[in-house]
Formats: sequence, structure tokens, C-alpha cells
Amino acid sequence: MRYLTAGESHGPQLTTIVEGVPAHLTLEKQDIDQELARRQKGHGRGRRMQIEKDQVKITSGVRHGGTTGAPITLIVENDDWKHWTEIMGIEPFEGEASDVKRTITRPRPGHADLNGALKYNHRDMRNVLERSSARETTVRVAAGAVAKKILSQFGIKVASHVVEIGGVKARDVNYETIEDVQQRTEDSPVRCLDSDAEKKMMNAIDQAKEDGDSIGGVVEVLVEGVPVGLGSYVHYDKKLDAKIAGAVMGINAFKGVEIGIGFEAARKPGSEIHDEITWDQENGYKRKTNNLGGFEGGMTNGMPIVVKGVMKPIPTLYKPLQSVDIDTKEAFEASIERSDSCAVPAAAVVCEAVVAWEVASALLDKFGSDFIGDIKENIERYEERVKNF
Ligand code: FMN
Repeated sequence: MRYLTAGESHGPQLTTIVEGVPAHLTLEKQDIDQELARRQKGHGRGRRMQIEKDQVKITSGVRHGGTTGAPITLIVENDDWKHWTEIMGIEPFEGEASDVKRTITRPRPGHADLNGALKYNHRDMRNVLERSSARETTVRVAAGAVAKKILSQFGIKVASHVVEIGGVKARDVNYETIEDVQQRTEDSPVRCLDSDAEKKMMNAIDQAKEDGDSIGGVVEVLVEGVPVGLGSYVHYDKKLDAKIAGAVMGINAFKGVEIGIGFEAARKPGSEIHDEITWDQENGYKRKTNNLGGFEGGMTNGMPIVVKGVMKPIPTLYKPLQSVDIDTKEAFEASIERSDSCAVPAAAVVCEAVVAWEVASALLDKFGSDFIGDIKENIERYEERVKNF
């Protein structure tokens, strides 16, 4: 599978074209809308999330509630576009360049503004901001919703939770099932399983907002029910853990990824890290522990996939950092564009989407991608062989 996204933060719409989705997958607008709504929730989000109530328009590749195998086009309109038609107009601008409203000449540290302006020769850095904005993650979540729908056909479930915000760490909270994680995080304003930490995280976000500052955090994605052998050790660009790491790092503001215990592996001996192998008649091969987060040799090993991603604090600050005006070269405070003080809970949903995408793509690579019924049969046959190996 592959997808492309297009669209600007204050343009008319965001678009993704998803190609390679098997035919006869049940897919309805609400499957995608519910994921879009999850991305918009979370304590610490700014006014934009109240203005926009994201809804998808499916304009190709689905007929009578099922996929046809053709490319699927997903569109999310920007409700705010009506206020930006002139500033973001497609047609040639009538008037002087200096008449354009809301031009950006004071790059925000931590954003794409200055590097993008230098690279593409944009004197109005709005050209950079509009595309580098995380508004684009809306349609990554839409593509991820399709991936989740594919995974759900084979009993593969995806969830996420926030494990740290602004230095407040959640305790390791036990959960029964992945549904338990899904339910409890949905009820938490910061998508956290630890209710004590949840309150402290919310306070930290409120404090950051009051200070005109921003805070980041860490999210964890879990994928359960994955067959053994997705991805491959035979070539570096087939390793699924590497693809997942790339996808997570591709999320705006993500600065690090861990698979399983991740960096903790540097601090422990091998005897405490590697997951011992067991076998029994009913289940076949299993691991006693899951320190390596479901991966060995770039392949899934049948244990849940566990991925963490770290998000830096949002770079737009209401108490702006120092910058330079690119027209006058004078020192100025950076521009302010409407912004959140913390988007870690929303980023957890984006993280789920990109991980789901990589797992679903690897699944279709292994088991075929034309007709959902064939894929089911292929998986069943394979799982039987693996169990009796
Ligand atoms: N950055 C902002 O300045 N304001 C925001 O409101 C904002 N919201 C975000 C929401 C989500 C869900 C995510 C994942 C990121 C958000 N960011 C926001 C982060 C920027 O988009 C990101 O830092 C910027 O594109 C620069 O890219 P880099 O941090 O990956 O280098």
C-alpha cells in the first residue's frame, strides 16, 4: 500500500489518495470520522480544534460500503478556509505583494519556517508554515483508519497511551486487554492510564499555557494479534521495526523512537533483555517476556508490538523566543500562529495511525493484497503451518 497527502493548513482541504487497499473491505465514513475525532481531543489543545470538526469525504475507491480495490480518495475540508480565501487564494494576487495579509517574516525557532524559506526561496514564510503544519496529520490519521480497518479483519488491534507529559511520568499500570487500554484512554483527557499522573499532566499543561510556554511528552503504541514473520531480516529496507521507526519519526515534532525497552537495553546485560522462547502444543512458539517489543531480526515474533515516540514541546510560543526579521534583519520576537500548548494526547492518535499503516502494509506484502477473502485464507493456512512447525 502507499499513500500521498496534499493540502495546506488554511487551504480549502486536505487530501490523501490511498492505493493498494484490498477489495471487499467494509469501509464507511464513520470508520474514518471516529479516528479524526480522536485526533482532535485532548487537554491542552487550542481554539482551532473547536473551530474544525473534521469529517471525511470519500470520493473514490468505495462503492456501497465496500472497497473496490481502486485508489481511495479521502478529503477533509478545512472549515476555517472561508476566512483565508484571499490570503491562501489559488488565483494570482491582485495588488502588490506587500498588500498580502498575514505574511510571515519572523521565523519561529523549532519550526520549518527559516530552513524552508531559505531552501525554497520564500520571502513570505506562510508558504512553509502552511504545509509544515501538523494539520496535515489529519489525513495521515484518515489513511491510518483504513489500515486499522484492514487489521481488524484479522483480529489485529491497535491502541496507544500517553506515558509522559512535561516531565510527569505515568506509573506502569496493568491492563487486562487492549480493549481495556482503548476504553480507559478514551475516557482520559490526556489519554493516560494512570489517573494520578493524569491530573498532574493536566496541571502541567495548564501551567505551560499560563506561562505562554509549551510541553512535550512520550506516547506508546501497542499492536496485538500480529502474525509472526511480518517484515524481513534479508535486507535493511525490509525490516519492519525500521519502517515503523521512520514512520514515527516522520510525525511532526517527534524526536525519538523506542521499540520495546528501547534505550534501556544499553543499561542491562543480555540475560535480562532477550525474551526466552517456549513451546506448547496449543499455542506453538511463544516468548516468556516482551522486552524487545515484538521484534527480532526486523520481523514480528508474534508478541505485541510496543513502540514509544517522544514529542518535543510545540515550537509556537505565546511568549515567543528571539528571532530575526528576514526583511529588516533586526532582532524580533518570533511570529505567533494560533497554537496548542501541548498536543501529546493528539499525537498518540497520529502515532497509532502511522504504526497501523506500516503493520497493515507489511501484512498485505506477505499475504497478498487483492481480495480480503484470499488474504484471510492465506493467513489461516500460514498460522496453521507455523503452529505445527
Ligand atoms: N506546532 C505548533 O507550533 N503549534 C501547534 O499547534 C502544533 N500542533 C501539533 C499537533 C500535533 C498533533 C503534532 C504531531 C504536532 C504539532 N505541532 C505544532 C508541531 C509542529 O508541527 C512541528 O514541530 C513542526 O512541524 C516542525 O517539525 P519538527 O518538529 O519535526 O522539526
